[in-house]
Amino acid sequence: MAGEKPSVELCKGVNGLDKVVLRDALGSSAEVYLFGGHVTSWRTDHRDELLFVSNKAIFKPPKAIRGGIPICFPQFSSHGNLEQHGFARNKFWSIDTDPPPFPSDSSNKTFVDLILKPTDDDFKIWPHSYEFRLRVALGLGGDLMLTSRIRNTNADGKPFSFTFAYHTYFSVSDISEVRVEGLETLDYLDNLKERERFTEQGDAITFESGVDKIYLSTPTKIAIIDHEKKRTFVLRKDGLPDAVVWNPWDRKAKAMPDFGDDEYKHMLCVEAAAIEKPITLKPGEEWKGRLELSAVPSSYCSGQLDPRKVLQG
Ligand code: TA6
Repeated sequence: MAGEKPSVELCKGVNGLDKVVLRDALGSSAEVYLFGGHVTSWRTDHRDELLFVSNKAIFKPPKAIRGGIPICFPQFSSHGNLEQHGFARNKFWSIDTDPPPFPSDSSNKTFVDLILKPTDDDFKIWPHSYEFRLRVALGLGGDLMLTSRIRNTNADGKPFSFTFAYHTYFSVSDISEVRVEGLETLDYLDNLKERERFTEQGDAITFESGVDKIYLSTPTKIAIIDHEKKRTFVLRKDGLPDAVVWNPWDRKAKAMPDFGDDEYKHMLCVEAAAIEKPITLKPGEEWKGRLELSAVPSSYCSGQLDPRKVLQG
């Protein structure tokens, strides 16, 4: 509710899993589970849910939660010999009680810092020492920000490389009414065609069938326009050159046990990512990847807000 004091509350979520609830003074909120460092809710000051989480999502570790913002690290999808999308989304994170100074001013934000470090067992899977710090913050206007800082703490002088994605599931009214702007004319790898490389058409992207594309070297801003809801999601990213667009459509939806058969109509994944060129860190080096999401009322028809202006602004 507006006018309440901003708050950060550690509490129990589904199946008793620990989660942190962020609330800002104007009534916006966000929820992040320590399991997976996984944001599962982002609501407007009118309590509208902006992220999609499947009604069939399984909140039983180590199975990743279907929806919200899973974090893919140290491997995106099957781009390597680790499990699909790496292991960060299947691990328990801790609250970081002593984070190093944060690069930008957080005075007007409500936030929580989480940290993931490898256990001895993890070394068998990925023989590297690292510190993965994640700050989840709610801005005054209800914007949601995720900042990842990954440091190589190998004592053996070894560098390591990884790929990464914020696998964001946006909640949309009707996928056939959605258009994505900012990826026109870019090259992409089509995961539905053995990752063959193509060039996107010149118009905004719309959806009539399943899509699973990795857009390469995209602009730092992408707009997701939901006509029916008169809402535009503006995705801003930093340190994440690529963007993945995914919707499983009907057949794949039926094949996923933790996803409803018709739920593909109400979600779209647009993922800020670093895939084409893996990130390599020498010991002591740190990488930062930032995602900022805004939901702005838009009435595309009435021209109140022209996404192109958003993308140029
Ligand atoms: O990001 C798109 C993608 O890599 C798709 O290929 C699809 O597999 C999706 O992720 C979901 O992956 P998951 O492992 O969560 O079922």
